[in-house]
Amino acid sequence: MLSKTSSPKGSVTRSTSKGIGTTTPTNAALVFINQLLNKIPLPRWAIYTIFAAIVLLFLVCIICICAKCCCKGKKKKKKKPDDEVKLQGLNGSTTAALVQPGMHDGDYGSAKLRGRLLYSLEYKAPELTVGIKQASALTAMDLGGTSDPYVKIYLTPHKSKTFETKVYRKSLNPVFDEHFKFQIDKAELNESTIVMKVFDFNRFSKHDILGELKIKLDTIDWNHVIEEWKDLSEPSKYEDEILGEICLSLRYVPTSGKLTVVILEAKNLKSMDPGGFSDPYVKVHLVLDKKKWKRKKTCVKKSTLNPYFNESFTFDVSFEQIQRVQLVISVWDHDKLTRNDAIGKIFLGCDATGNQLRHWADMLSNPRRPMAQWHHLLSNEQVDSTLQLKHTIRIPIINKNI
Ligand SMILES: [Ca+2]
Ligand SMILES: [Ca+2]
Repeated sequence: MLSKTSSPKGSVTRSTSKGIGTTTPTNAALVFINQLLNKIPLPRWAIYTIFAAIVLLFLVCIICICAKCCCKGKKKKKKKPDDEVKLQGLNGSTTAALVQPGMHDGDYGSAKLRGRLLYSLEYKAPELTVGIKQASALTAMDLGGTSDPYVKIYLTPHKSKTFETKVYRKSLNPVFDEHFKFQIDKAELNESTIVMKVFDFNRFSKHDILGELKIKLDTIDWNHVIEEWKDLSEPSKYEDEILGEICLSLRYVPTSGKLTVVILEAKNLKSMDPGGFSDPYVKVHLVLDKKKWKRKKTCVKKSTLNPYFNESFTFDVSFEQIQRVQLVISVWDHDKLTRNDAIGKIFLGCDATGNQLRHWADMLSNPRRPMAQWHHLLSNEQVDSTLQLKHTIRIPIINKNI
């Protein structure tokens, strides 16, 4: 079955009839590809070019996908070195804990660094002087990686005059060095919080908030001038709003265990409806051991921001319970067709602070006598977060059925 063919050089090559059957799979594939290429009505060079182009396109796609994945990881990492450089360049007067970002890594977690502010506080009755010295490592909000920062300063909860610094163009480390004076007596000072908000100025659009600082003034030792760097925190959304005030009377009779709450009136409430009015009503909740216990509400007063209620609610609260109870007063705007809107809230009780705690203490120290007082409403979020915070500290398991 062997046949002989002569090669040009006269050497003998062998092929067998079994030849095809014994060829390797690679040879078979080559033969198949050759046959396939012969069937395509294109010259070989054109086929090879098209094939090369397809392979190249495929490779480019893979490279692009890889590059995108890598960049995502890098971007997250990139921010830290930048922040480190800026923070380390701060004024030497700050403490190591404030300057070295490494020490804060654990604290921040995924929280964004918003930069920091150097401020000063000085009180010489009846004048509070607030110095806005400089800011550092602020967030870039504009194209080109800069911002146009300025600072707004005011006192809460008694709404004060709002001061503003000059705008510093294209800077993330502005030196303001400006001072502002508030006329305020000592009692009010101790109930107040100074708010410093850093904004990015924009000529043609809404100004962006970069961060804020809130300093409670009741804990400050006024024998010294305070001057310190502090990290800016994420701004809360509701602080700028004036939500209104509410006047209520409290009376407690220990012998009969009766707590009487009279919702007298409210004024300057925030308007929630088109036309500049609200339809206010007041909910009165009693919270015992951080659980909702009893609730009552007033009737709705239509289209007013200064409603007069004069509605009285009496609760049975034993002398033992009065130490642990919290009275939550919330003002709502009634809406016929949509969900009612919350306007503002306060809570009174032994865990309250400032004005609310004072009112509660006055009630306890004057049994059987009704004590009336005005209160500034706070945002629901603010009050809820305070109440919730205590939930987690004191009672890890909350009974949701109550
Ligand atoms: Ca800007
Ligand atoms: Ca309404």
